[in-house]
Amino acid sequence: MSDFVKVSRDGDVAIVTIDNPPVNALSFHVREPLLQALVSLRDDPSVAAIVIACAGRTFVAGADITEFGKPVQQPDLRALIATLETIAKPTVAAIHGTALGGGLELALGCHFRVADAGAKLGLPEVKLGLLPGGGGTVRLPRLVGAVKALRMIVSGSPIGATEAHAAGLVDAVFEGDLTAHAVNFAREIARKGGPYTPVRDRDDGLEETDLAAFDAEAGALAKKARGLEAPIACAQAVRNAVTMPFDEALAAERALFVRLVASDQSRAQRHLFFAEREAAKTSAKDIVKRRITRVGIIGAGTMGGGIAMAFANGGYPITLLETSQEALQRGLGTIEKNYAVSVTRGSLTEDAKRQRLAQFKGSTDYADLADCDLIVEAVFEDMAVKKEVFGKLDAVAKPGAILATNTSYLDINEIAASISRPQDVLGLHFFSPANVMKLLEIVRADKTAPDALATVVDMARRIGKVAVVVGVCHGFVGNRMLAARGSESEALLLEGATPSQIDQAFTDFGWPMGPFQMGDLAGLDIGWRNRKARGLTAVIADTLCEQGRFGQKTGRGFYLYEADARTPIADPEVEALIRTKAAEKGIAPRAISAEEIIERTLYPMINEGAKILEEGIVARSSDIDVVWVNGYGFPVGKGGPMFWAGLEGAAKIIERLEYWHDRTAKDVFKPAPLLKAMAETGSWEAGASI
Ligand code: 3H9
Repeated sequence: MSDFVKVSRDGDVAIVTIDNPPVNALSFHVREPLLQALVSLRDDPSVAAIVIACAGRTFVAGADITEFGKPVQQPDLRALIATLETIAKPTVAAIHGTALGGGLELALGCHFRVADAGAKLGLPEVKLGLLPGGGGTVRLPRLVGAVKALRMIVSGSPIGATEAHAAGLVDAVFEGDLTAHAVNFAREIARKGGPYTPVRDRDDGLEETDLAAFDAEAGALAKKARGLEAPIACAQAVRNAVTMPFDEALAAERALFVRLVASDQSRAQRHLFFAEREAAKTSAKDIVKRRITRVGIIGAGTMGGGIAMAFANGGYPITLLETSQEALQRGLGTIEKNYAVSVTRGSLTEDAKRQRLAQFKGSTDYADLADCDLIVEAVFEDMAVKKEVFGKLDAVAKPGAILATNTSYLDINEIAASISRPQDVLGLHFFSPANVMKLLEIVRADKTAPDALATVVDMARRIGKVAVVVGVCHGFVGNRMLAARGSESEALLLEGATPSQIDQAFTDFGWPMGPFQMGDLAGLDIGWRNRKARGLTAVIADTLCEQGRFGQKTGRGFYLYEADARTPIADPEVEALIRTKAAEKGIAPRAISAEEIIERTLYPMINEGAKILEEGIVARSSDIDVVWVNGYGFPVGKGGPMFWAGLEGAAKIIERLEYWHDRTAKDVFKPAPLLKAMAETGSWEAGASI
């Protein structure tokens, strides 16, 4: 017996309980006693059947991710499962919560699996840049078929107990006391008598695999991989399960796992896994949080409507405020339409849609916000307008209500100082569409009360957001670094690159789209308005806006949009405009390489990131990575800009920044002191917190 693995008896059924909080990961200190327990129960003639269950909130959520990259301590997971499969008496996994990764693989080593009705089962290793390395790619297809296994393993998304039952992954689904049900199930099976076939020897799911259909599906999935190795390896491993004998396929899976676990991509994705959890750890444990039972949203436009939906999806009742009945009805109409689309797509039931809509109360009167505990304004991005709104909130909001602005750029300290309760003011910077995008920058102003901050950090989790707490500065983390990238994108155009060439360099790097495609999608007028307010210019983008070319919404921007209004088509008119503007500035076009494009756009971003760290705008460099991966599409396989900078090496980045600074004298290339210090000490390791 150990603290982490306990054995108890219910008559002739043995119950092995794994107890390794918080998620029962299969750390070495679990594997070792688990193996010993299984061997002794295997050899104990008084035991007729074995149930493997877990204490706490979940079944095993996987291998212990913190052990990756370190020498493996035996027994490893594969040895554990191999031993499990030597047991002739029936073995039953009792799954509650989530059986993920190595957890599901352990369950696949049992003869049978029973699950609580609310349980979820999956192999999410791909999200860590890995493939299931404990036989999951070889055993799962034997139960659910190759195509379903392919979809589960390449997407990494878990399925519910009912679906798992229908697919043959789970043998029975129970409600109530799962361990008691599992014991009865095991006893009944034992009573009927064996032999019991281990999953490795079953091939019910593999019969009649249509390899051509499998390859077609795998090919389509590979296209979406965008340079990530893991999804391709996952598909290969599942295919091996169909075409190779079990042991050969298992060995091939192992070889792929060993390669992936050592790859930069997997290191990057594991870094992000912990970075996201770390970023949300700002709320001190002993702080009493405020209660949020109703949320007020001011503004029912695209942003306000999206924010309102995000809160409604998290279960909050909403008061949605607009300036007129007409605007309110328009906003509510859009929300209803968006939910209807979700119903059509099958991601929401008609019932759930009705329920969500019932959570909304519309109003045109500020007094109706008096019962809200959190009020988020999403009005026009203008300091005077925001201050007017906050003045009204100061008059009507209940004491202790948290007052949040969704500004992307404005000084929240100035907004807070304009009312009588600056301690209740903070920023909630959502990203559009706010009901879809995962990132939430939570902006802590100078006087924001710690309990207000802790409350919204918790709330962010409830509405499914990845939260990063940031300090006040122009553009906060994301948009501030974006500006450093943007000015160079335009300079590259003037020097001879085309929008397509720059965007191509970005997509080759792994971004879903390049800066010009992104600008066209978001609307070029937004940046134009912001530049005008600050007395800044961007000659090409400004000219396009003056011509009414705002991007996709007007059918023209840096590109043309025709048939489906979404596919960018290179526009010779824009290229001619760029050449004209360059000639006016006396710039002769030259050939520009993809390498230069990446260096001149991403290195200034990293430089800005280092300044953000120096100023204490974020607590750790990994927070910046979380912002960029979740809000701006920075490739997950590169771990975010700061992690990637570690891979590039601070010395190389400094050297190139200085090179461009000498040539252009631009501030964006002037190395930040922190970056210089890193280069000098050589201490910037990938993934290290600086
Ligand atoms: C694998 O299994 C490979 C095998 O195929 C082959 C091996 C040879 N390890 O997310 P939470 C920590 S790869 C270590 O906030 P929730 C987490 O860091 C693995 N630590 O809770 C956090 O720590 P802290 C495949 C882990 O309720 C705490 O637990 N499995 C692990 O929102 C709570 O986590 C996965 O990828 C782990 N495996 O969500 C599943 N998992 O409190 C990964 C969690 O110090 N895990 N921690 O910040 C999850 O998806 C979620 O944690 C889960 C719970 C859904 C389980």
